[in-house]
Amino acid sequence: MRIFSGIQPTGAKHLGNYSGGFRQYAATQAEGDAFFCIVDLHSITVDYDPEALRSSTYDLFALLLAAGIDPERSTVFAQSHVTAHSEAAWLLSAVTSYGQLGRMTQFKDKSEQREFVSAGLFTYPILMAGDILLYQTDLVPIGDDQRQHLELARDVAERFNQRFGETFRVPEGRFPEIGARIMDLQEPERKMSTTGGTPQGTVLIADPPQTVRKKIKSAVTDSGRDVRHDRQEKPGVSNLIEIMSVATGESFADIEARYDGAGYGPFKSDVADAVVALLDPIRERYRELRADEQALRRLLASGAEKAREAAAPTLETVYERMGFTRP
Ligand code: ATP
Ligand code: LTN
Repeated sequence: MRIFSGIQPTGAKHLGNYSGGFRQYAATQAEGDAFFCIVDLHSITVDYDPEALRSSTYDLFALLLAAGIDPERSTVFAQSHVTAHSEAAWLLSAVTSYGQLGRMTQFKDKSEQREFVSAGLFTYPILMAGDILLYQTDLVPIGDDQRQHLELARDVAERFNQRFGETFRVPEGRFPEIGARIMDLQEPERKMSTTGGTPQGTVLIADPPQTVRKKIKSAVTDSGRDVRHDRQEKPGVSNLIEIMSVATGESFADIEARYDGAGYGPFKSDVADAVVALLDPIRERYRELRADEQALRRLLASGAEKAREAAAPTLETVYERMGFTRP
């Protein structure tokens, strides 16, 4: 089975990315032939700093390895190292609906937040569709916010197959049962996010333990004492229960039962401990791996080579089916 996912090398990665992303990547890599792509081409769709992009590409690569992705077993690479991704994005734009792109909630949200809206922000989902389809992917592990983009990728595959003949496998998404959408600790109606969240409400994987504790202890809850998972009535408390469940693997019911009547103080303090215990070893491994940039560079180069080989046959078929002459 082919597995593919992408993650942007922008901003500091947070607990939401761990829960919806990293954690799932490490778990799914055992199920098949996995490709994890650092989608640097996607990060130029909003304002960015070229120097920061370079270092955050290595940052993210080290973090993926620290979170348990094994570069021997899986292919980890940078999107810009494999030119097939840019080519696919252009070719697939012929079978992508302009109207559907305009309905993407991520585009609507992100374009509202800024004065300059790049064309790339609009066409972003075509590049993502190409990422996935080039590898004949069966399974895409992602968080809840990427559902609509995956649906578009499936539509693109089906439209291409109908118009030009069976070429692409139509991929399925895999969303974690728990923690597919971790919310901001200060504004639990919004997802935890580096671009749209609050700094105090966003737990970074790189945060030192005392910062993690402070952020979790000051998480917004309601005025009750009842530790109960109810997203409507108790968004803040529910979010903390999910975070604890992600960190420890316990069920909601077990967590609720343990804090029954105990109030929020001890509960928050234990959530903080659980998150520190989860992130500490990842942060430590990250620090070690990030220190050797030469080694990271070599590993990325060998990932790119494997990815190029895997993507080439599908790209070639696309050119042929679409009627291009080949050199
Ligand atoms: P951000 O909103 O912080 O900029 P992003 O979703 O735009 O993040 P990535 O860092 O590429 O960009 O996301 C990597 C993975 O993390 C994706 O699969 C995404 O679905 C998942 N993810 C992002 N935020 C959350 C969240 N709050 N809860 C669960 N999963 C999340
Ligand atoms: N759009 C995604 C990142 C992404 C991706 C992909 C995820 C780009 N290409 C292919 C899965 C498969 C995001 O913003 N998180």
